[in-house]
Amino acid sequence: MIQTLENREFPISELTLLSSARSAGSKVTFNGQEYTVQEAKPESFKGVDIALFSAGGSVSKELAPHAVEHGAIVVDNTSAFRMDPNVPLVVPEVNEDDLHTHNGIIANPNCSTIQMVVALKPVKEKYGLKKVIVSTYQAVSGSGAAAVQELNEQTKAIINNEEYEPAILPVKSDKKHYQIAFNAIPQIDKFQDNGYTFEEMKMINETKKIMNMPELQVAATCVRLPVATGHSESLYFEVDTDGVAANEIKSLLESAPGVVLQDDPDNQIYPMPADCVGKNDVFVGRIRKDLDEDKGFHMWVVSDNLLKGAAWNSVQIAESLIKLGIVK
Ligand code: 2RA
Repeated sequence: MIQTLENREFPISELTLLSSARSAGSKVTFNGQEYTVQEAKPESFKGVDIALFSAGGSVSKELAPHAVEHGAIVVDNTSAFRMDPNVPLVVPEVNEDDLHTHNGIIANPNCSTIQMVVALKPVKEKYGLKKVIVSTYQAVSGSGAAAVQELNEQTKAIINNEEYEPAILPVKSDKKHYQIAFNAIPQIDKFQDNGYTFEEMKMINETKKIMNMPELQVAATCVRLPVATGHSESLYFEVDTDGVAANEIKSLLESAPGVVLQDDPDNQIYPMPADCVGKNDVFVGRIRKDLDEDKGFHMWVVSDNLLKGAAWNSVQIAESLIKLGIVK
């Protein structure tokens, strides 16, 4: 987030960096100036216009109301408030206007949801949308830096025929842990009573909220792959218009905000996570019509889960708050 603020030359007159007591005192350089990170306390938010939160749901639940009390607008990157009906859940390319309804807190959606709705919004606007079935191929960094370290060390250990006991994935706090190197794990976050994981339910519920389509049919299967950064998704969607051609979807997405079309099978052009790392866009390709369902289409969607899926979407919301005159 700090890097993204710097890259975007975000207009900041005063920057305050806050953390837990454990990390307080550490030094961070921003725009060539060194800052000392301070312990986050309820009173730390006095005089703050925009507070970007990304320290876990319990921290957000505890401190975001204090930040709001002190006059800040909170952009929260955790799942704490996402489904709260009083909190807008915003992807600027999709529902920027929802920012006007904020009550102090704005939620940043789940990474895998963000890239999907950026790609689907133009389709919904032009052809209507009835149904979405998504299978994800998610990167390990979605589970945190320690999980990426586990992937790296495990990969080396397996190549060297050494023992390595998995300790983090699929979910640190769940009962069992599995090898991620050279594997695919069909569990992201814990299972719910309905057989879906929490990550899958985030994709289902958040998509309906962001697109303002409670009636949209959505199903998700979320899978973790041994990729460090960059989530990929295979989408099947059904439009609400007869006779749409795949080329019409392609030209629509070619000019859609935040979307880059990479779709040229003859020249083997399609999005891949290794190419999208460090970029803010959502990359789409492999767009083709279903062979049986006239209104059905398939599409491959890739994005940097740490940027559009997290830091960039949060900073983009902050930019929108200024652009719309909500923060002056
Ligand atoms: C993941 N979506 O990839 C999560 C991160 N928020 O695990």
